Amino acid sequence: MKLSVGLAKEGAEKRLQGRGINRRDFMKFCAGVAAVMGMEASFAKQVAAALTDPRRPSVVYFHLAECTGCTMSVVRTVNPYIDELLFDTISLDYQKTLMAAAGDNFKAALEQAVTSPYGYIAVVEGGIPTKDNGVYGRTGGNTMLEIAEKYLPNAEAVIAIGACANFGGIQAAAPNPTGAMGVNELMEHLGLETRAINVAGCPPSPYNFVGTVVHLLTKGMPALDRLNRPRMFYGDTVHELCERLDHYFNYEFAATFDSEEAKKGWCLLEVGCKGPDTFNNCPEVKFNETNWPVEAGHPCIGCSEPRFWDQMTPFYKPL
Ligand code: FSX
Ligand code: SF4
Ligand code: F3S
Repeated sequence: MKLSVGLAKEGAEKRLQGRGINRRDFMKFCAGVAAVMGMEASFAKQVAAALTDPRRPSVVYFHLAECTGCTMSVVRTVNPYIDELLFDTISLDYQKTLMAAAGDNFKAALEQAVTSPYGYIAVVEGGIPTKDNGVYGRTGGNTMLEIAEKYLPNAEAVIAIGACANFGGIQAAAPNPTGAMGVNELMEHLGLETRAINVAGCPPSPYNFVGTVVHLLTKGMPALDRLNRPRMFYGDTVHELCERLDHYFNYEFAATFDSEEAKKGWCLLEVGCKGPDTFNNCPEVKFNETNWPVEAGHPCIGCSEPRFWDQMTPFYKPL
């Protein structure tokens, strides 16, 4: 996968075609995004138009204190074309893990993206260590704290992707030795007005991320819940959407993972499922369009909720 510095945004569809992604595949992807956003199938056309508009803003993606699981989730969106689609259509102009550029070229790509006349959307993956002036997290010669302070306030919009950027992540687990914070906590702490949209999960569904970008490009700011998560993706609990809900209502609970009841697909509440306390669309929007934790036989551990590493533990016991 390559990203050339100074990538022209014109002719995105043509370039996709050049890489073997035909209009049909592209429209299928756009229809998938529209469906996850809860829109009519006809909205796919607007998705396509927004994603190929040469005047769209750059998307600048910062890696701070995290495990890169969010990036891995995003590049596995739907099909083998997603990496191409991401660079070309959402104009992902700066992303450390996925870019070919290194060193000075890499820094130049960032400077070019953040000075785009159409503005930029900043995406943050990872928490920000704040203790002792942020010395516990450095990348490219700067502390993560400096990066957040420098680039987030000027963005058209900020998306915090994943539990680390939302609420500090596992590194913020008690006693939080590095003073790791999520983006919104940090902005408040610094007295800055910038607020991020929280695309929640560890990692989040890639569709929830792409859908948020598309919403910003087509309709502006999405409606958010009290934790700044887009309501279109985080409006229901995992439990309400779960295919095991009938078993729950029938008091059919698996007592252990290796029981006959677990094999029969009974409810996982007694082995620790946090689905009733967790807002996310995993049962509807499966990972890799294949599966989600409960369908695979594992309880939901509440990964889209604040401080789940402290609040939702022990994971294998009911709260
Ligand atoms: Fe990892 Fe992302 Fe979890 Fe965090 O995901 S999957 S630890 S939310 O920042 O890379
Ligand atoms: Fe709810 Fe979890 Fe049971 Fe599904 S498995 S019905 S999410 S408690
Ligand atoms: Fe996370 Fe629960 Fe979905 S653990 S991935 S919110 S099922």
